[in-house]
Amino acid sequence: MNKIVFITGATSGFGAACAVQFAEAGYDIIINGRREDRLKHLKKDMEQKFAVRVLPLPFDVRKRQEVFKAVHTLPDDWRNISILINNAGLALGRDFFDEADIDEWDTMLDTNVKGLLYVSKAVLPLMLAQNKGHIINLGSVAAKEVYERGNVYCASKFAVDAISKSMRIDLLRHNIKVTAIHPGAAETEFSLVRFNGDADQAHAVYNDFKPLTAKDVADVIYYCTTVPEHVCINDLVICPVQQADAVYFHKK
Ligand code: NDP
Ligand code: 8X3
Repeated sequence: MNKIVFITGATSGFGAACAVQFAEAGYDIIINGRREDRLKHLKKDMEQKFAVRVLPLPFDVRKRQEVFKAVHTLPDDWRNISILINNAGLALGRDFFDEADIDEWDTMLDTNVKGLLYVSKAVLPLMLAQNKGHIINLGSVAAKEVYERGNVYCASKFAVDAISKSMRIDLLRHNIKVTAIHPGAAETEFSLVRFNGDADQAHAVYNDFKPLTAKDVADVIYYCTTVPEHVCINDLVICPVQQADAVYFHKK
């Protein structure tokens, strides 16, 4: 039996790149996201290329009942999950605090914070039953510093950082590794979503410097799962070479 990795937000960006990376390494993959057509396409593509099984598990991480139902009804041969990658997430808007949209704040907090908590709580019993597991949470450089007009997106990622730290402490006694990955600017669909589908505005974010690719981030995530059993990479920040942190860039 191959090991099993469960990836939320696998329809795009880091999640999709992780799916390919782990399939290449011989993992069976549970792929989640809301866009079912993309999940189906990814399954077909990966099963053709790699000798692995792929299980699409469409649900919205914000919907607590949906999350628990999907995990509780996993077939028996999909329950021995070794790795959970809590990747589903988004930013909406780039507005001053006083001008920002409260509905967008709700969506970010519901997805990035509560969604991550629901999925973790649903999947954890399957790891506890094995007395081992590895949870990887996608934070951000925005989890380490706040930047102008980043307000609630940054707050949601600060929460991911805090949750990762407390999960690590509380799950020590169960032999569960917890790794938080904090990428800087990576060109995925992230900015397209942030700017509500405005491709020009999204593209402009990456002008004058070379951003990370989804594969750069997937490589690092995969690496964190390859260290010896007694080793855990707790916290890892990965940036383009032209980005120092959430604020400082050297653009040409
Ligand atoms: P993408 O927009 O390319 O991918 C986001 C993924 O999240 C999609 O697969 C989307 O799937 C999924 N998703 C969003 N909302 C939900 C939901 N409610 N339920 C289930 N899935 C959902 O962005 P990235 O790959 O760049 O981002 C992945 C993670 O990395 C996010 O947490 C983001 O905050 C973080 N990050 C991104 C950085 C960047 O510069 N790109 C830098 C640092 C961190 P679907 O729409 O099909 O549901
Ligand atoms: C995504 C990176 O700098 O847009 O988390 O916050 S940033």
